Amino acid sequence: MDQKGKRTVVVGLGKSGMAAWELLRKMGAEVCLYDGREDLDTSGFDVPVYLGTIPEEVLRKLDCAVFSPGVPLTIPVAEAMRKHGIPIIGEIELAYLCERGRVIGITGTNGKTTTTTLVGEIMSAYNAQTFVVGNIGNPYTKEVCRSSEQSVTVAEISSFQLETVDTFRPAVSAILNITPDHLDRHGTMENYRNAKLDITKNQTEEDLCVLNYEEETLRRRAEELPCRVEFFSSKRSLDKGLYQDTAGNIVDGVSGEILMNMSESNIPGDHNCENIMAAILMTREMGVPLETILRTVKGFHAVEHRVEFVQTVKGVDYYNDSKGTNPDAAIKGIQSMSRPTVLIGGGYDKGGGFEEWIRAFDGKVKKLLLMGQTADKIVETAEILGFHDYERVETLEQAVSRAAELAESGDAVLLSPACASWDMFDSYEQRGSLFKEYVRSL
Ligand code: UMA
Repeated sequence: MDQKGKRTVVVGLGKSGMAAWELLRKMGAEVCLYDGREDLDTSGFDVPVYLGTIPEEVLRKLDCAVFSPGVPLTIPVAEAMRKHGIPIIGEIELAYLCERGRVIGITGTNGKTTTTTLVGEIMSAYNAQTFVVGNIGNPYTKEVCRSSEQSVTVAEISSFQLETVDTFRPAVSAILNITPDHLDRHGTMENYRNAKLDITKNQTEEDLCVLNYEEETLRRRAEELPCRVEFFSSKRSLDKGLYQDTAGNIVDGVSGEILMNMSESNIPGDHNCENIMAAILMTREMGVPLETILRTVKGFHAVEHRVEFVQTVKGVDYYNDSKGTNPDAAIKGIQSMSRPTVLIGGGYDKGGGFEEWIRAFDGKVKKLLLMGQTADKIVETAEILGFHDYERVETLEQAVSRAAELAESGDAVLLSPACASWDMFDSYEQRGSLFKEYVRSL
């Protein structure tokens, strides 16, 4: 798409919006900016900035709108744009229009960041021109100008970002899993699942999509997809793709060859085995030699904020799982604890339920400290399920000092909120970093 001279509004002035603006500027577009936050400081901008609303006379003249992922397509400004017939694309789509190399797109409810980081490391070991972008925190529009015919872009793509892609076509995609999340934005599981499946919508027989065999809906819909499909499973043997056997070996379904054993990896658990298998399938498809893939997998360590060990204080191990932003992710957090645990949870309400999370406590949680918007909802569910060992706290700092009082030597303290952070923090990264700061000052 030629953006030169096009009157384009960037919607949302966070990380993605700022990077999109910079790219549009390079593309020669005539840019203005919009944000819903009316108290935003606009003094540093040298283009028109509209807050809260966009005047009708400006809207009428617009050629295009570029949306940040966090801005829903249901806001009044989006409705007004549709009325005026203004095309809306997302920040990912804008970047993709400038892409010159090959793209790997990774989505799923959980494991995206770990898998994207791992795929990024494997690809970099093989091809120095590798970029890791997207929901992981590095806007695609920031990097795309550096792409070339030889480069590979590894993109973590959220369901929000998939709502506004149009021509985005990864050579290799993966949908790692789909469990309830972001229902406040997508409305139903069906919509959420369809948004995820849209990662394949422009793929063809030349392209590959890697899917989790244990996700029944994905398995059922695999045949409808326009691309080739390879499966992985951590639970049963497959005659194609990759699977984990009962001894923890990762086995090639076609040849029966054992590629590695999970004991050789630094990231334990079936969920990580799935992330590893997806990464192997994707990078193998990109032509990386198996030896390079396996060497990188074996040297790989956990990513920040994902069951990240912080420190031992008075015999108590502290873990930061701030990235446990939905119940399913937080279930994996609690499952990876092997000691009695003081759990810190609660946060922004995305509209889902907490039954399965509380059921997964499995006698391990000696106290649940609750904060944020969802605290009442979690208490209600806990009471129904007969779990009474909870306490409310007002702040994360209070949660850490109360956890330190309650935990005894040999216990663990885990921040794994099962909720997004947006009611009290800017991001899960900020929540996790503050947690680590409070722990270190104990
Ligand atoms: N805004 C509006 N109207 C709204 C909502 C927001 O104007 O209705 C404005 C806000 O006032 C703010 C801006 O939009 O100024 C924020 O935009 P954004 O929410 O898209 O945030 P960015 O900083 O651009 O970060 C986004 C992703 N955030 C979301 O999807 C919510 C980041 O993912 C991503 O790392 C970044 O782009 C990279 O380009 C974070 C995330 O939480 C990690 N993702 C969700 C998840 O992983 O579960 C999907």
